[in-house]
Amino acid sequence: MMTEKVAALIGVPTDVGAGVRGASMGPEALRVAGLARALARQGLRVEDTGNLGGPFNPWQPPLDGYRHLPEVLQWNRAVFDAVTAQLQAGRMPVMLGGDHCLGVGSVGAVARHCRRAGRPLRVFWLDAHTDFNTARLTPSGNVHGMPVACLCGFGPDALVNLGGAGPALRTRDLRMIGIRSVDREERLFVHEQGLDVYDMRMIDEIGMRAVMQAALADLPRDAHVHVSFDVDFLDPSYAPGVGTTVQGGPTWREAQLCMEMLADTGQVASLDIVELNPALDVRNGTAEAAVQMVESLFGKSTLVREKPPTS
Ligand code: B3U
Ligand code: MN
Ligand code: MN
Repeated sequence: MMTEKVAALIGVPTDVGAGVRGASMGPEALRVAGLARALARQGLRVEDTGNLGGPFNPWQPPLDGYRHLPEVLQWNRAVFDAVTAQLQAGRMPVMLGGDHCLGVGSVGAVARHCRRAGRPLRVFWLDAHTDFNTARLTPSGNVHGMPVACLCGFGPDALVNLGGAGPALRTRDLRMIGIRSVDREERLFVHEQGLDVYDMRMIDEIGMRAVMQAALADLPRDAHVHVSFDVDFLDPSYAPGVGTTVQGGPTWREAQLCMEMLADTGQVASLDIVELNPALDVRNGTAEAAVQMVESLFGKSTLVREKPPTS
């Protein structure tokens, strides 16, 4: 008998890593937009575990290159523990952010879990930004611009070693899609470290289908796929409710195709939905757009299609 897959929703109501306040209201906006119902329509059993707790946003300037580092660390410890617990219980963790600094705890927990199980990991970072800043490179000090660097070993010890000694991720386990804003010095570092970045120019030139084929080309059949979906990935015409909109993002159809091709792998096993900022949204439309994208990520399709080989 097929065991039912359980999605565990984990609310992370924080904006301590962001430069604009409001992402702390994201979890509730995603619930109101019907995230649980959308996942249930795609055959998942959904358990909403409620929201994690953590420190308030002290709204301080950066200190030694980081804003709110102690608070960021405290939130990420809670995220790491909650994600680890759900993975150990055999459930699929779905983070309702919250700003993208939570990716350190979330992807960190997934990476350690995969390593223990001897399972390969592939992380798809859907974002307008590469989030590869360090204290030295950052123009803002906001840690939501740094989670990828921290995961790859470039960041404060406490975040880099959150779940054990050494970096959680190897750059080769990462694919970045939709990128269109990289800071001047961050750009050199991205190049130096050889990140696999599929930027908007590439999407313009060869199309989303070919981009996703390339990004998925060497995906091991047994890999755990983690999707870190920064809602600013979407073009701001569909997603104005984020703190750092960048013009020229994927169209609705391109974004949906990206999600559909990830769904076709049948391997999506954990997800972050981050940076939704209801304070900047219009009638919760960005939350609803995000929910529609996530429904595609878990298999929504217009016509009956052949099932992907593993499901
Ligand atoms: N790269 C800029 C802006 C930014 C990164 N991620 C978001 N914004 N959401 C920074 O501050 O590091
Ligand atoms: Mn972003
Ligand atoms: Mn991001």
